[in-house]
Amino acid sequence: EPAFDAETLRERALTTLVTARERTTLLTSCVEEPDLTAQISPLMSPLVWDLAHIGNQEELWLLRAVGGREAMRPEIDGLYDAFEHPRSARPSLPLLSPQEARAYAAEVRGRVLDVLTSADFHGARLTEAGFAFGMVAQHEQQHDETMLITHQLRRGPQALTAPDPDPAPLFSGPAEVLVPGGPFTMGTSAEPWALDNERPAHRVDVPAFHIDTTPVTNGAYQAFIADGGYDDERWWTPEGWAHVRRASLTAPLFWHRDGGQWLRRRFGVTEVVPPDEPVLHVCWYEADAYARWAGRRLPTEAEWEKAARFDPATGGSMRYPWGDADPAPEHANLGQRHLRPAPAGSYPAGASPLGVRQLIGDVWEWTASDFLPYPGFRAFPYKEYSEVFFGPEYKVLRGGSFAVDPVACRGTFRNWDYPVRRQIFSGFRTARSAAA
Ligand code: AVJ
Ligand code: FE
Repeated sequence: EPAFDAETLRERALTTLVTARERTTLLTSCVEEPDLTAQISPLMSPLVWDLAHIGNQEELWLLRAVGGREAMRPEIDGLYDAFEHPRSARPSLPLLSPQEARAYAAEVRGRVLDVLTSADFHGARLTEAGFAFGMVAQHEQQHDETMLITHQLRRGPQALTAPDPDPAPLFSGPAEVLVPGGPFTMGTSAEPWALDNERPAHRVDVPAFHIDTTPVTNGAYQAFIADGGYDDERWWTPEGWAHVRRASLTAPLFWHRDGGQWLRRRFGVTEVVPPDEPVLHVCWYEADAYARWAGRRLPTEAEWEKAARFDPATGGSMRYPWGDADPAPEHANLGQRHLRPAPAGSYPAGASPLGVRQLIGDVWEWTASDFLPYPGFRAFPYKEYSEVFFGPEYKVLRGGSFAVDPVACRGTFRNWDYPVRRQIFSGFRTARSAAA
């Protein structure tokens, strides 16, 4: 790990905070006020809640915890505590108006810039290597992705635009890659801004397995649908079958059938489902059923991470599939540069040494694994980031989507959600054990 001096850390903290705020501003200024305060979906907060929550978390960690400042508006803390009010109840709270929320977040940010100039980056664990600043920038970016999900759920005309990813020739490489068996270092103790659940680094033995070279495409998923996959109990776990019946699932979220073809609604625009793009907006049960239909299974979280980080030349683990360099546009589809995944097989420069593509960016990938702590886990700096979620009710997603900023995405990064969720930017790839 490179050792940064305080000036470099200050610069990095500032850049990531500014980048996050530019995105927050875009996401909260591209629609009119009623769309900021409305409950667009019971699964999501009103956008104006995310905005003030971003400011409130920044105040808690950077002004109060790091800066030792007094609370600016202690009376609003409860409103923006994610554990006090479920998302569906948030619209009826006496929330700050869009104008007040903007002013509050801007006021917090102004004072944070003060704290930043005086912060001691080599002091307590919270400020070491600028961790608290990195954590708060990641938090804002995570809520920016959440707000982008709310935008995708919103009915009505297009509010956001971005250029499409470059077209790519139909991927013609091998469909799967063999990852050799043996020990591998999972998680990290070195990455300065890694969150608590990614720590510590630990050795795991991962037997040889094959994994899809690219995420599963819409075209492949359509074959599962056309083969009656949603009506065939054989492919589903008992919980998955109960869910698919109860919720009447017949295709990914946002898809509908029109004559002979599948269409989907994407940020206010309806289009024919592109067959070469990674499938998006499927729940864990759908991913798992597809894999079984294909005679395969979802990769475990350890398999996914080994595919993404293992360097067969050294036996060590890298930060990203392409090596240790920070993500650049040629590596991965990240940061809302585009509003959709890139065609399967894109970004050859971002492939792993064994040739697995698009592990980072494009779509979050469901894994077979429950969200559990690594051996030696310690909650930091608060139990409510990860610890309260550990257990079998959440499944792990890896790799990040087109909506994830590079600061909140790495080979060790862990996301999690309920197996029924599919408003998130979720897809998957499949795996199989190598013959012993
Ligand atoms: C890591 C995406 C599951 O949004 O619930 C935001 C991130 N934690 N604020 C979430 C998070 C606190 C978290 N996920
Ligand atoms: Fe949050």
